[in-house]
Amino acid sequence: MRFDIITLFPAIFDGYLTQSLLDKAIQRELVHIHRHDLRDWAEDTPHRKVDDRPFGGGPGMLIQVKTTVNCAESVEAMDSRKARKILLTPQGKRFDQRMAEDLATEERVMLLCGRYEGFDQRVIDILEPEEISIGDFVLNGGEVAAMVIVDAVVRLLPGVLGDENSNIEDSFSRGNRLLEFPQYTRPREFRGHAVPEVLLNGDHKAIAAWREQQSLERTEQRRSDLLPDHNTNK
Ligand code: 6GU
Repeated sequence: MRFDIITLFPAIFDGYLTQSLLDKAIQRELVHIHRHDLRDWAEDTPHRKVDDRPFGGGPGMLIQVKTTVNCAESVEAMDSRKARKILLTPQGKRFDQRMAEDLATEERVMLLCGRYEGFDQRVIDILEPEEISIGDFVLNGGEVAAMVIVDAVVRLLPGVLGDENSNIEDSFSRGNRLLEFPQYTRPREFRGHAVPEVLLNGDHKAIAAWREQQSLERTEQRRSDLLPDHNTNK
């Protein structure tokens, strides 16, 4: 799978791409992640300006349409595969595990990271990207959101997680719509806090039942919106 990330701040991704699971997946060529500096497509002015003030007034600056469309089109042409285009914006559809699973089936995804007050609307009208948000809060730009998407998708690619870390039972995955149960490792007791007895006696049926109950209770208390009988009309 190939990601193309278009951003004014490619260095934001440096540490993230060279650590742990992402680094391993890249080394093993399970995923290819290409970053592109939008400023490289800027008009040939002294400061390679990429933004301008909004028509009609208002605070902040908008990223210009010509630079962005030129950039996206030349990045698209860097590989023969057609890219699924995603623009990161708080105005987008909320990202979730189902979308991550869907994106993990793609051969190529292009992520456009906004900054300032966003892009000129014609970027969206011309490129017709899917607009995606990672939640109801405002970030300084789409870069962190792009990392969230890459992170959630890459761990679903075949071969990225070992069997011992299988994602089948993750919260929110297709096989599981509940929050995870609590887990414990050694020591059996620390500062008066003991590991629940049921986990220590090797009764696998009892352990499974206890875990199921814990998952259900947590989900009811914290995220009742995830339960099947949740009223979605409100
Ligand atoms: Cl995708 N971008 C920005 N700037 N803020 C966000 C977001 C994206 N998702 C939630 N907040």
